[in-house]
Amino acid sequence: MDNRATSVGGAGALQLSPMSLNHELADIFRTMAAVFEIKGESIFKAIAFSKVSRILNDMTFDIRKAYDDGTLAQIEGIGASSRKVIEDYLKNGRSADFEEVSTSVPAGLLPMLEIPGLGPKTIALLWKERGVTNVEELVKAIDEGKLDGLKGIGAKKIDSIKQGIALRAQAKGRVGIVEALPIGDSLVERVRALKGIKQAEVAGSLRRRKETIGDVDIVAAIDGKVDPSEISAEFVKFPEVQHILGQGTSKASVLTAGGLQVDLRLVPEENFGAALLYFTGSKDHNVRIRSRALDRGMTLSEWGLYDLAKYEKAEKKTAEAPKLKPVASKTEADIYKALGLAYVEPEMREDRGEVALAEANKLPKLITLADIRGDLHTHTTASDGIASIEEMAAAAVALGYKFLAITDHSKSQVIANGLTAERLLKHIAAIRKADGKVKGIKLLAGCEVDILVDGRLDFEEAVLKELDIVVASPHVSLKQESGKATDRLKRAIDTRYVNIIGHPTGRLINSREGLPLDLAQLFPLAAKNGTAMEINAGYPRLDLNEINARAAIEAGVTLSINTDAHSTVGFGEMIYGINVARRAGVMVSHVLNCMSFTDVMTFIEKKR
Ligand code: DGT
Ligand code: CA
Ligand code: CA
Ligand code: ZN
Repeated sequence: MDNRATSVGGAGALQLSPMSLNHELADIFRTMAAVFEIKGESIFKAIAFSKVSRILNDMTFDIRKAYDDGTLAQIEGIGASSRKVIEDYLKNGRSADFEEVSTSVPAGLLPMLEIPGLGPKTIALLWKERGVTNVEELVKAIDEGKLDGLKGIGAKKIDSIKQGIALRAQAKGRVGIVEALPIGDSLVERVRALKGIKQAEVAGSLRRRKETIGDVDIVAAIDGKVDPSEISAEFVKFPEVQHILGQGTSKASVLTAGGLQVDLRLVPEENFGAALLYFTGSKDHNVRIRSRALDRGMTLSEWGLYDLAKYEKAEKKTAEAPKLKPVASKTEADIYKALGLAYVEPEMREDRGEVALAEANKLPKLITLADIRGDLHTHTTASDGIASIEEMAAAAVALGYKFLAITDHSKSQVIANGLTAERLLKHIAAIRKADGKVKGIKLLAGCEVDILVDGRLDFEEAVLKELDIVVASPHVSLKQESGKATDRLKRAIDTRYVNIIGHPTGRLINSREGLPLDLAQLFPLAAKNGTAMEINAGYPRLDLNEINARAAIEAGVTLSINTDAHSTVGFGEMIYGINVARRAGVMVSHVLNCMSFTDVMTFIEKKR
């Protein structure tokens, strides 16, 4: 499901975090599974390795610990041949088995796996039938019409491959927030710990919590007595740093192992707020408040807010604060205040009307992670999750949640082990039984029911009415034209037992556009009949996105922010949904799973 590179970097050269080892190994297993699938042999091994990959990705502990403790053999789902790969890799930093498998096909086929929409089966076909062994040859084959007439690859498929190649090229250079945020946070922690640093914060798009990040910006305030070039020198020695781009007295730029650029800016403490404001952006927000400063006879720069007339006369040198006392510069709050504005949260600094709201003191009180009282879209081992109902419930209790909906897949989702009606009814009973046992949380028996291509649901109403809550989601046929797609969702929204539309467009960041819905038609309908729209917090979904989520609340729609967790670790993604919501201006009152359990039930009952 995720689109991380399948290539494997220099054996554990850099430890981004203890868990990155698990992810490195997960990539190795995913690659091996894909190679077996491409070769069309050892399908059972392919299935086993892809399961191991998933287990490693979702594991809550460091695999090295299990290895050191000698408990590797006890991990369910990791068989002897997988164990050998893991042991080799941990001991020697490489796996001979992996090298043997990955070199058994042309090397250029593996990067083809990174192209959205291009799976092992198609790659096998392109290779065996048309001799395509790398991305460049694929592009050429398409351009020259060499794929025309290839069985199983129609014009539509070729189009989608072309789109995938374009998306991959476009995505290069911008990384998902899930990748950038942990790196940014850990670097800031290290910077704060350096001698001579007074404060440090992440800035730029990462502080604004955009869904993808071009580069990471960090702003740090230094003690006037220390030499900033010493701090730069310490910074470029951090273990995350792979390559130094530049290193000076006020700035250092580096690349991490994953190719992510990080810019550190060092400023005097006196100017910290102004620098943080400037480097947080967005550029458009900065332009807006700078022009406001000018309107009020002041000028705003990365050094501070100054009286314009005095500023023009003052002595100025590049890379130094101008020699005059600022109106405000120490904190962002001081600067906003001096401009006659309420403090604007970083997530809202996009020049989408927030400055006018700040002037009128009408900024929304944005939702926070602590406001979430439960998760209404989660999976268990009954379909494609890896934790039991009880394990998911215990993890939710630990988060302080008051309710949890278990919503496994419906029968159309064959690959995800979707439930037949008969299995669903048994699962409902199991959820009710578990609910009777666990304390402190209410479990809802739910289902994530597929919205079929014409808007009918995967189960009849007679089955749906047995459930406490229904999430209806589109999973297939995501390339419909707008009219059809909109009618499809309209029908689902109109269905009596549907309470939440899960990941409404089906988009995947950097890899799939999703349904071209006319949301201006759908939102008023959803608002009227009491159907919530999801912000799916899982990356790369984040669907609804910030723009659509904002349009939803403006139309009076109730949102639901859910993780779609397939493991207990998956609950941790809630914060990414909160980030989207905050960028959309969402408040507690807009969100179903910020309500009390009683109010959630009232919301559901009302539609029935
Ligand atoms: P990114 O890195 O592409 O995801 O987006 P940002 O917003 O982090 O952009 P970046 O890293 O180029 O610059 C960080 C902030 O610095 C940006 O949000 C605003 C400020 N900034 C950079 N260049 C300019 C500029 O030319 N004019 C203005 N007003 N602000 C700038
Ligand atoms: Ca940036
Ligand atoms: Ca930057
Ligand atoms: Zn789901």
